[in-house]
Amino acid sequence: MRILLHRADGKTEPWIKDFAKYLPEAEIEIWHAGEKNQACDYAVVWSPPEAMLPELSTVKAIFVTGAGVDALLKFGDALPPHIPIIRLEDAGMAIQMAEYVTHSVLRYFRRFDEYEAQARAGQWAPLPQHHKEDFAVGVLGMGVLGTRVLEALAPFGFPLRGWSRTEKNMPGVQCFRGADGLDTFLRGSRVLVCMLPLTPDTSNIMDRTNMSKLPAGSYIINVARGAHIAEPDLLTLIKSGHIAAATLDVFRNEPLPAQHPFWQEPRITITPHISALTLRRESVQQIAANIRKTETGEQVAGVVDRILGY
Ligand code: NDP
Ligand code: OXD
Repeated sequence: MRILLHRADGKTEPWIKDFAKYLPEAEIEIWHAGEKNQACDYAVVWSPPEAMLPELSTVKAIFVTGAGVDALLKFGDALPPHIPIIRLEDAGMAIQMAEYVTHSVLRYFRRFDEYEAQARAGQWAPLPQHHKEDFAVGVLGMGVLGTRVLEALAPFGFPLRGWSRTEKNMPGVQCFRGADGLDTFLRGSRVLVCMLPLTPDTSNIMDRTNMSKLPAGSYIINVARGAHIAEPDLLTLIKSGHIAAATLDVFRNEPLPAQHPFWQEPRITITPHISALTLRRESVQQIAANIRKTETGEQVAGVVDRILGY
């Protein structure tokens, strides 16, 4: 069996070693622009260049080394719809998301962001505490990662809310669904955490209209995709005080350009798309197991619905 591998960072050796360990029967072919590649059975990619489309169109399945597949689905039908796209499910990312979001929620709840600013200014000034009953955390997206985040937040006693496309039932979490449930979900969420896939339905979901529905003094945490937020609207609402602060891990343009106004806004905390890193060994293990299942005709988890876009 032959696997076509594309790594934008060019660091292919460790991946080849891990595939040799977990799928020794596979030969790895590295994709290079402008070179003739041998026909391959599977492709392993994250954000492939358009020039790779001819090779991607002839494999049995495409494995994505991430949870989100927007970087692949943007090609539309140029990627033949019959070729399954299989994403990572957790593979060590869920615990990282739980750490990142829990840290951010507690930072705002205990006002550490404000104490950090005070300390920089040499100020000793205890602030009034926030109350948990006024600090409901609403998670947009109750999938593999969103569910793990809600589980991690549960022991702290915040009112928890989740929003998804289909109906959910999670103990201790007030669940909302669909466009009809969004309004009520937003109006009661003091902290809004975005863990949605980027699809035509979710693009710009955090625009001025929706963010204005959050209670005054709310917080935004975006660990999904930059295009979920209308960036100028967020700035306007932060400047007006309606949004107290935001922690953003993802941006429309990455790396975030040096002249972007977010860098100048002290109430925005920026991290460079690290909330949940792809762990190579766990990813190769999951992909290897899924390739074996595909070879024997077994069902695999993580197959993307091309119509829904996730
Ligand atoms: P899943 O597919 O498991 O979960 C997606 C969730 O979003 C589901 O609950 C789904 O609802 C919900 N959803 C999708 N569309 C809609 C809609 N139109 N309305 C309401 N709910 C909707 O994805 P993961 O949890 O694995 O990953 C989520 C995203 O996190 C990824 O797509 C990726 O963009 C991002 N990510 C970011 C990383 C980072 O480092 N910043 C790392 C990893 C992932 P339902 O359950 O009803 O289908
Ligand atoms: C992912 C990501 O989707 O790293 O896995 O953003």
